[in-house]
Amino acid sequence: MSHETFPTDRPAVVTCGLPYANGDLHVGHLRGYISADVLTRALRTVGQETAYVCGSDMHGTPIAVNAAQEDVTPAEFALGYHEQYRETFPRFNVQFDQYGHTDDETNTALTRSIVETLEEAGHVYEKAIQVGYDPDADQYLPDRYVEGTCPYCGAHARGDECDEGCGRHLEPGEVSDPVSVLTGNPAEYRERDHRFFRVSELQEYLSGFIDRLEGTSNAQNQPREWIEGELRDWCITRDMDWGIDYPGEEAEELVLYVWVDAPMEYISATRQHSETVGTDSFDWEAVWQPSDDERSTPTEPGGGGEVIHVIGRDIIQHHTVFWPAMLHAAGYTEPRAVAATGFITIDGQGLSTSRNRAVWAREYLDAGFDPDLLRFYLTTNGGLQQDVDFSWEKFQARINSELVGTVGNFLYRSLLFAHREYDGTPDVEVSARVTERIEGAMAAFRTGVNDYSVRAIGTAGVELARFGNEYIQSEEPWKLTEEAPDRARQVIRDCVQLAQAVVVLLEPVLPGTCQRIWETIGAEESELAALDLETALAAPAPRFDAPAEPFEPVEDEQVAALSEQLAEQIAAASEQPAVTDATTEQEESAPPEEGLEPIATERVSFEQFGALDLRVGRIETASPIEGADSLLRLEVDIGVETRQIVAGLRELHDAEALAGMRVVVVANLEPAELFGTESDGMVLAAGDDADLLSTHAESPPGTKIR
Ligand code: B3M
Ligand code: ZN
Repeated sequence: MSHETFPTDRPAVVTCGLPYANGDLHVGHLRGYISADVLTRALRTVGQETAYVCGSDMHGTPIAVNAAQEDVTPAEFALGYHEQYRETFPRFNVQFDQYGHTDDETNTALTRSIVETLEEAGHVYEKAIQVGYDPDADQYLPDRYVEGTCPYCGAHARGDECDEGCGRHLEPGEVSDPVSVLTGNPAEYRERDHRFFRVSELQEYLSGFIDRLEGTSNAQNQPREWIEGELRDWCITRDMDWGIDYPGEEAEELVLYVWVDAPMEYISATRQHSETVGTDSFDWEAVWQPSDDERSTPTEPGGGGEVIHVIGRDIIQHHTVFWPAMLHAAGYTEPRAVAATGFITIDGQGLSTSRNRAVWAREYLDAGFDPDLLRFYLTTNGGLQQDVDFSWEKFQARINSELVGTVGNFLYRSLLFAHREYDGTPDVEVSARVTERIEGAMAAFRTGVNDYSVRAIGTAGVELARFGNEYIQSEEPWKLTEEAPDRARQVIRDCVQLAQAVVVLLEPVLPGTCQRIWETIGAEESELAALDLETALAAPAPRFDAPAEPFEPVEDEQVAALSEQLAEQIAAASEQPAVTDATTEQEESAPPEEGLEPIATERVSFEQFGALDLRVGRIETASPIEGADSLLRLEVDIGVETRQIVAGLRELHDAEALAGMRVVVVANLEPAELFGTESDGMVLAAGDDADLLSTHAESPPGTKIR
């Protein structure tokens, strides 16, 4: 089943992953909310009825832990952040139709009713499991209260997620060697009755779902492995006070797992939006739980509106396995798309709130920058799936060249010229060539929307402004007003149309700026955001005032000050004992031995290191490659398969002696071709003598190295 192109005649709901009400917002958060806001605005521009909803995620272990540390109730703690988020988002022109939170009555009632539906339909069972318990703290250790070793990949892992290794969601009791986060003591295991959702029975449904799913390719490809592998049931309860009580279990301190009630907020917030505007304006049930005759696909449960989730790439599994499984089993509409964003790095290194390597929302606002500049930077710098690096220097370079130099320059010079020479729009028709160019940009915009590509959406307008600049530059209308006044009128008429089109196309990314320009040149007085894509070709106002400069350039001094502030805050955080790593300090202060390369100054994150798949391999054969004096073609058994690897060992090793040797292989290196021979991996060796790395015990081929 493929989906209809946007706009469809069903309502759409765009959501963004709910922020945990657990800390200040930074650019890493903002990327998601801004991207989803851009997508929402662009959907509306192409004529799709769309609501954008979100809310604060109030539950979960970290909030309970942090509230206890601050000696306040979790509700007080979380509501404080909730209020902060609610007032911060609009300051970045992120306009939710509804911004709720997961602990309110609507979400509590809805979550419980859906869980009851799942129970009644036989999707939930009770099972006794071993749960971590800290005898000193006298409390159970759900999720992040416990740490240990991932049973799948052996990495150090939190109780709920293998966050440093394979990224899997972990079930209660799964980590080995559990240690209590509260006291640092080894945790005990105690038997407790918990509720499980039979995800395993929904394998066939989920396989079909993932085939239908739109969005980013990572959101479709990653879960396939989980769905087609061993799909396990999901524990949906926790031994905690803070959370939504399991229906009928109020006394037992058994609450629903945060990942049950959090996505329900997508539905609850839509419902609250409907209640605010009236169901005639927006009908939440038509989206989430349509009656049979409203369903677009009667054979599939749901089939209501177009549900689009924008999320971080670390929560793909929740949105493509557990969430659609619950929706399906309870008879709600499945997501049409899951668009998963990459992360933000800061100056090339992973954003880290504990190391204060972050640019905080508050800092950006305090610096006095227009929110549209950050919106532009975060959404058009890379594709949605890619990581985007933020530094104040890069921010400045891109804003000054693209926004100030291309978009601002075109809008300002052409509109100012039109105002001065013609008091507004010259009274001639737009040329066919320019109309065609605008139509091309509109088509690119539509494609961007249908591809969930906020970058393509933004680029359509920037490229049109670039064309406008080239056009005005090559035609030089300022030279034509005397000698060829008709030609000058035509060029400026075209430029005014181009300017109007640029403003319409860029509104999703730059809503504040474009609205301001629209107030100068728009023929209609309405909000630009309410107008459709065709407005790009509508007649501009015959008369208009002088425009203001759309953007202010980012100044060198400001960038220098902000970069320094960022460096200082990172340095200050690293001086605090909690995040000081003694081994790191020793390594950094040890003088390098003579002749050795200095240690690379740039640190890699655990995540970056974890991305390398290193394995024990056994060399099966080693043979020369014709024409390549230094290379050997190796066949290396890496457990799951035998790889052909080309290595520069021929002059340094006796080929025959290599067979049988255990080596270390980079198994997920991209394949390369050397002297016409494919090399699929790399064998690690030290120094100029290619001293091959090996292991000292009998680790079999395929063993993971970490
Ligand atoms: N509160 C935040 C995260 O894991 C989490 C998202 C919930 S979305 C339903 O990114
Ligand atoms: Zn793992």
